[in-house]
Amino acid sequence: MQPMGTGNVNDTYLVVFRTPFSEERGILQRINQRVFKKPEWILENMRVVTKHVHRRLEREADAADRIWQLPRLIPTKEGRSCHVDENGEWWRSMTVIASAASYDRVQGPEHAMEVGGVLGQFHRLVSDLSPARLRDTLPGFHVTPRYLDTYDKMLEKSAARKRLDSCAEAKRAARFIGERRTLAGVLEGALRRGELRLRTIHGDPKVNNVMIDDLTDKGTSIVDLDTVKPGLIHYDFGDALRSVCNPAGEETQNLGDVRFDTRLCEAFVRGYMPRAREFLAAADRKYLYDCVRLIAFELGLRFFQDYLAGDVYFKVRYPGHNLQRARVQFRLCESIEAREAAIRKVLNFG
Ligand code: GN1
Ligand code: MG
Repeated sequence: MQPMGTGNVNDTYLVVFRTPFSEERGILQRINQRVFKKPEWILENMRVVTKHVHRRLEREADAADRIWQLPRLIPTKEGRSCHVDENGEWWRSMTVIASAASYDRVQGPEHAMEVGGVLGQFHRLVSDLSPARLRDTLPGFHVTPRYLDTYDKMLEKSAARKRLDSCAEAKRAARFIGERRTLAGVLEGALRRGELRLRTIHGDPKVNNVMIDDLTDKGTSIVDLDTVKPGLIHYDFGDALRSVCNPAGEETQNLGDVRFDTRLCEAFVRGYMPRAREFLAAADRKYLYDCVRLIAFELGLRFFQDYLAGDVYFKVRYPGHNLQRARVQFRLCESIEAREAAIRKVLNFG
């Protein structure tokens, strides 16, 4: 068993079951119960969504341009979907998408297009899965005004204020947020007015959650189904683009390398749109630019809030890690704002 991936929340391991003549691999994960208060609900959502997708994939297999995949749960020996150990920790295992890899940073336009294609395919496959069939495993997830409230409350705590006041970069981040408060409600407002509606979403379609076939370089699967739940597909669209179009990656130390690359955005759209046409309405299109800007802002806010809280949500590898991550997202957000006209043009295409 060996640690795997760069997840910020759960602990993930690759397990190998050897027999004298072969081996089988699986993914084993410990669910972070600080984040996922009801682990049984994530498992339930995962069962519902994978069953639905696998059934559709089977139906469409003959006409498909490749073998699309989606991991499924591997039951325990007793037939349960997880194992709760003596410390109350929840463990579950899943199938591996083998002969494929994921990358923490985009490798180029072809890769960006494949990520777009995989997300478009996922959205298409779940577009007829009513979100009412899914549990809300993370209430408030991607509801930006709620993150802003949490941040405001955090600032009332003296430990957080101290962290803020003792560092020029943190003060700059707080100013950045202060100047963009009105942005926070853009998607939730559209949802309230009935312009946008809840659908089944992935919740975390960043670049390293998309598997690329080693042999063909084509996207084959989206992984990390923990955050599958009812939401706006705009959260997914924005999250994928803020991740794919920043060639420096979200973990970079070099702020100067961070930018939103419109060429990569165009490639992503070329992959996404042909699959999205059947479910994307005119009102959805209206908010595509806003969601890209919003999710970069939101993720920066979430990292920064966690920095002020003392790193209680996202795993960190060094002091100030969450502040650095926030700075990357804010820099990206600025770059998105500076390229607004070009991005809107690319997003209107297709
Ligand atoms: C977290 O744990 P991981 O890496 O799959 C987070 C996402 C963020 C992401 C940023 C449940 O995902 O929302 O976009 O970090 N997941 C949760 O890398 O908060
Ligand atoms: Mg995740």
